[in-house]
Amino acid sequence: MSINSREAAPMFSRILIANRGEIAVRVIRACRQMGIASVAVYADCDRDSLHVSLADFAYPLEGATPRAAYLDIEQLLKVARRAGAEAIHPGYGFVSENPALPEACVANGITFIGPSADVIRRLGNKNQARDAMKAAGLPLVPGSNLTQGEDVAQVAQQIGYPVLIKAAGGGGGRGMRKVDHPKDLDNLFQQARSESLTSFGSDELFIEKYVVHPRHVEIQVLGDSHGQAIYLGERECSIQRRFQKMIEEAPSPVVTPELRQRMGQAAAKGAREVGYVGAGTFEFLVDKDLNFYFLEVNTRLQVEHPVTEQVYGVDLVQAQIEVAAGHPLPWKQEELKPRGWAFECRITCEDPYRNFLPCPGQVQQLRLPQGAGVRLDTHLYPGYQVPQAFDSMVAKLITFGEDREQARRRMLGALAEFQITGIPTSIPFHQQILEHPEFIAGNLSTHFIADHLPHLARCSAGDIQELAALAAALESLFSNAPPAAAATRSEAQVWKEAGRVLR
Ligand code: MV4
Repeated sequence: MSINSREAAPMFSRILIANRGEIAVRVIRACRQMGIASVAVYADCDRDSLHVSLADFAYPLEGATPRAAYLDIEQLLKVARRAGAEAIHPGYGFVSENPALPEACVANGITFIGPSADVIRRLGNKNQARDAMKAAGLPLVPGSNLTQGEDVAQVAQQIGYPVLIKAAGGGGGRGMRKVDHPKDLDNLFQQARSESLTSFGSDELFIEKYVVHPRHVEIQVLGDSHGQAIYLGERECSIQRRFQKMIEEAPSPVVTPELRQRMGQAAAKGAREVGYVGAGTFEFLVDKDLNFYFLEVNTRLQVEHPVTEQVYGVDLVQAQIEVAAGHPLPWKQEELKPRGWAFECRITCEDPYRNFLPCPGQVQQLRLPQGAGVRLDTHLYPGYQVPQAFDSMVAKLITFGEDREQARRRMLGALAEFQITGIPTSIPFHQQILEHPEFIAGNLSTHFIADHLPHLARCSAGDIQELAALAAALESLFSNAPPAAAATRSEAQVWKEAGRVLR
């Protein structure tokens, strides 16, 4: 029985969901179970999307592009006022970590379901997040902020190679550069700065010791507006392809109860120290000696939250709504005991046999997996036209078992049952991973695909575009045409960047 099945009086009567796809459907379901009316918003290409028909109310969004529509905070607040929504749930992605949204909510007397703008802004800057968590006593990767004009070469020498240069305003690996040798430092530092400026509008960087073959383990936290914060165990983001998580699981095969308590208490303390309200995720690296190091905080509900829900028997979206309404945490720490095991496969409309080329299109037929321990969070339906304007995830397949092997076998069974015609999917990729002996043995790391299935690590469509741009840059260096403004790279730099893409 879910331990937050206590009936909470509906604290909001109407919530606007500022998102689309499966997460919008997920939040609408939580609202319905809580007796709260749901307000959907949609770009024109989503007019036939499932969240629009499931919600109690639905309003169109205008935008120069479909993505711009969901990023338009002023328009979202205008719809919220018009719809009579007392709160906004941002889901993940889009404006979920933009501090301007909670600021606009406060200015309009509407509750933002998430942390305050100040907390989002502070934790969104990885240098400030590192400083805050260092002050809270969390272990950090040896490194340094690069905000005071430090001598990077000297700092790197002190840390010891290899080092990682990271963007303070970034996340998810964007703007990251691994430096193996001092001779490469200047060039890669400049590349990191340039990419950070382009991607995040800030060239603020930091540098860390590169943790070799780490495991990527994250702690789910929940804070309320009364100064309390708890943790709900860990998730291991077992399998990532170019920083894109493809399979997650809870608990982690390497985390012992003692390590779980230490990581969880550290994360909960960090959350309390910054006044964190709502659901959040503390990312850590765990090395081969089971030392853990704080990486960053994601100030939103994560895509992979269902594996935590299955293992702890909770509804995290309901909890988000309750704490946003000022209610105290729905659980005491000692009530939260992990039970069993859960996997999540992110099913994408990418073709694993064509470099994971995104292949949006129309879903013809669907055979959905069912049975004991199978959960499917999706917005797909027969005839649905998958738009090309958004990322390629079309479903999250979650399985639960008494132990890891039962959960794994249930996932394999569910993947075999899951039939989608009309678009290619990543299902064969997931099957290959789940049947790999090293995966079965729980021998995971962020390099799993590169180490064990390198043919699946091949470059993506995005890399192919980047290589084409580099080829053009190279061509412009040798053509008689006047050098284009962008041709600011030497031949050596172009080849080095191409090597990075192909690595
Ligand atoms: C690291 C790391 C190793 N050492 N930092 C990647 C995205 C962001 N969340 C932090 N990430 C990492 N930071 C240090 N000091 C390894 C990762 C990492 C990773 C690196 C390369 C390839 C895939 C990866 C997947 C997850 C984490």
